[in-house]
Amino acid sequence: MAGNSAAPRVGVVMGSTSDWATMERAVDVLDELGVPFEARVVSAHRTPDLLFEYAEQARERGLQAIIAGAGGAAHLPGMLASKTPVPVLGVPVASRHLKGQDSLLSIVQMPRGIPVATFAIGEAGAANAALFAAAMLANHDPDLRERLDAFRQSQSQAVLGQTLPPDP
Ligand code: RP5
Repeated sequence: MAGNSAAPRVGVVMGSTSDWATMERAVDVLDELGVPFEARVVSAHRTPDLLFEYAEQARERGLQAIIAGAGGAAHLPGMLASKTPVPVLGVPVASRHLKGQDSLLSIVQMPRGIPVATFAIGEAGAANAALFAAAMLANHDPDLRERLDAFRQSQSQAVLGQTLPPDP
């Protein structure tokens, strides 16, 4: 298990170590914003008992959001959501054969009553899930709200400072 705090507020879980290259983008954002998190592999299909245990303990352990990334038959976010009231943010990881469209549809098409907030396929989705989790936490955390505002401001400044190459 990785993380930046003994008392994580956000759980970042993924179905396999092969998802790490994508899910690392979520961790980068949480780190940058100073959000305490933990990161670990929890597989819906290969370690179903661990999935249940993780979900059942999430609220009492103080997690306020779970970012769950998986690829292919991506059941991890939905099954977590079915076992915990903690908001689950799903990240479809790009799969080798179907480029993550399978992951996206597996995550987004939840039945009514058990929501998973679903993000874009791949790294942008992972980063945005972390930003979204931070925004939720910032509703009750003025310091984090300031850091989030600063992040957005610096992002805007970076874009405003960009130039295109001169015409040939
Ligand atoms: C899913 O199967 C994982 O989330 C991963 O995206 C995919 C492939 O896993 P590996 O075979 O690379 O471990 O459960």
